[in-house]
Amino acid sequence: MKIVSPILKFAIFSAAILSIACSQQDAPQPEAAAGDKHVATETTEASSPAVMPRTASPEGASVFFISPADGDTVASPVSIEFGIEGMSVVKAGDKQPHSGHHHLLVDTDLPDFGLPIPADEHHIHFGDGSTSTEITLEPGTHTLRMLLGDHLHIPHDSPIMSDPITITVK
Ligand SMILES: [Cu+2]
Repeated sequence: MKIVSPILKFAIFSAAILSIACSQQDAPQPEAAAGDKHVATETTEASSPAVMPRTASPEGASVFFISPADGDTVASPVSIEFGIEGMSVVKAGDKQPHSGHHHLLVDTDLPDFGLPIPADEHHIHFGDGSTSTEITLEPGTHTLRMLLGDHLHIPHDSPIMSDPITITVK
């Protein structure tokens, strides 16, 4: 009995440490969890909307406007061509590695990278995998930006996005 008691105390102490460690891991830590994308991707359904798992993007991947160019004056409807490097374009729902589909942000700031990209007149999805479009814009200046989304329309980690461009519509 004199031997069992200290061992038991140690066991209880260890269990307490473990449970503290576990509860810390369960806490939402989007920044810390970002490095462990493979594990995070498995828990898509159970995640709270505030911390959606993000798909990793390869280093050096980029999207960019082939046309129009920053500062261009164009007629509406505006023809837009999307360029991409280091990743492939697939349809929404297609979960291939290093892939995604284009989104065009029109006259709006960047959305929350932890959530699916909104779908409205300021956030246009190209879930069919298309790499060009024509959009109707009112005369005046407009700011356009591209943002790639994964199979669930969530920006990658790191996000793949273009610089914003400003165009003038006649
Ligand atoms: Cu989308």
